[in-house]
Amino acid sequence: ATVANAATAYINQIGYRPADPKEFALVDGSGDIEIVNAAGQTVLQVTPKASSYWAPSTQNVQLVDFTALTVPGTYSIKQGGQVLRSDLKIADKTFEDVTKAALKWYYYQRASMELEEQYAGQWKRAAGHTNSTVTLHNSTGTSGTIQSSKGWYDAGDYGRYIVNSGITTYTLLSLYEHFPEYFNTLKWNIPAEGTLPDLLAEIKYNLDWMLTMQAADGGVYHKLSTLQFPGDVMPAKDTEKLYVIGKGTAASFDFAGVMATTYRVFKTFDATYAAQCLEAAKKAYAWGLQNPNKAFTNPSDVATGSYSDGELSDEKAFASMELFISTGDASYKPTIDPNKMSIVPAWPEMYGLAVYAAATHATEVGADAETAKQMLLQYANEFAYAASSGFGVVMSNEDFVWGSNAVAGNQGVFLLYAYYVTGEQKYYEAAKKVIDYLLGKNPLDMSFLTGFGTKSPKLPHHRPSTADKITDPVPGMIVGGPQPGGEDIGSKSWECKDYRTGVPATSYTDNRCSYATNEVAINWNAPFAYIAGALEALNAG
Ligand code: 9MR
Repeated sequence: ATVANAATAYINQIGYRPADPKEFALVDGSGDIEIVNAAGQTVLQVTPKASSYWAPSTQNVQLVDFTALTVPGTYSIKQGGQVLRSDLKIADKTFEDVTKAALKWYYYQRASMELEEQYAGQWKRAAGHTNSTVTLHNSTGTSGTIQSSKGWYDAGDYGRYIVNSGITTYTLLSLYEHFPEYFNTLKWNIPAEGTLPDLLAEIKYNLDWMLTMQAADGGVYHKLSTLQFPGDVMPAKDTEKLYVIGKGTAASFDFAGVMATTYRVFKTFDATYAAQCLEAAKKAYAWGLQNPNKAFTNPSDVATGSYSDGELSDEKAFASMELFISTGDASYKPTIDPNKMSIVPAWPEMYGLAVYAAATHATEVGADAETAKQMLLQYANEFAYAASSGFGVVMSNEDFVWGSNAVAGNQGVFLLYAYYVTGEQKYYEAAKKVIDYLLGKNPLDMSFLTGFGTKSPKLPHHRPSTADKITDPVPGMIVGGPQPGGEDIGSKSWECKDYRTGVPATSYTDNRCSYATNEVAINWNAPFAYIAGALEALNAG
């Protein structure tokens, strides 16, 4: 009797660019792989690579390189005469649609305005959080009200948090700054903002809100939210009182870095706005220097996202570097310390952004640019090596934290910087594999982007997607991804059952209850959008 082939092939479900390196992952396979076209002809036969053990899923994985196949089309993957799957695609501009969708999602997250059907389609909704007179919580050190509106909701909740807006807005600004030509023409049907390209129009919506969060003395408030998280309601139904909460060093430096970058990016479009942002950056930075240790923690009556961080020197380095590059004023210039960068950037880890900026601004930065470049390459070489086995990604057990998909994404952005400063193909390839992982080449066999791929999240922890009564979730959202912490298990409001598998890379549930694995967040979409956009822009005509 013949034993059925038990192999599973894990692919980038969106597809592969014709000229790119191409690879899928195979578990429990045996023998050669055949790739078969729509007419039933075998167009490529490949011997899978030797298997390697991938700790995060405790699987033995074989990588299958099919770079030789370059003809656009839809293909089947066969082994031992058996079809493993039939959704393998090669297509031009493969990542253009996902780039647009991931960026369009920021429009869906807009506070204070109605989402009209002509832009939002079936996800049209009423405006939320329209009362712009907001109360200063006593944690700000003052009282009264300020005017604050616009901005993006952070995640599945409706808070707006400066720290998380910082890394998010910066990542999107840098996407424009690196690829202005590509993004000057790419459009995804959002309301016009003068003559700004869509990417800058979207970013400006959040910058306008961030500007409202600066106090007269230059310091920046930490967040704008209700005191407790709302229930599963649409934005317009979350009518609890809004407060401006906290004021601190991280918010002020993050704000300063973002506004300094904004100056460079916006000055040719709107010199007045750019100048306003640079002034705001300088004032926030000066406040940060005067108040270097004001770490934020949630006051006892507040339960919304805390984004607390006790280590503030990296936020300062980020702000200094961006101010220095934008102004040329040497008094801002930080020294790049090769011992400092421990990991890729994340909302509490901003030092890497200063390193990126130094490495890519050699003319302005001088000798530190070389130090920064060597720091990048030291890690990027390890990353490129890690990407040659297992599921083809850098991710190791300790990378599976809350928002693991953003860890993967930021590793990809890191690798792209290594590619920019060296031009070496191996870094491009390793960055490219990150997008394969996020779009399906992973042990869950899942595209983590809502609305895209053969199998994608249907029940994200995202209040509008829960409350809107529409079957499909809002599209273009990257969910947080697998991680073994289980912080949401047994949660009172959502009664989350234990979904942990005992290994990090599959501890995930596509369930609304799971804010620790299936929520969405602006800082998780940004690295994905950056990589997808960069891969298209780098290859555009
Ligand atoms: O992304 C944040 C993650 O790094 C933290 O471990 C987690 C718990 O503090 O919070 C995450 O941020 C959440 C924020 O506090 C509120 N909005 C939803 C965010 C994503 O879950």
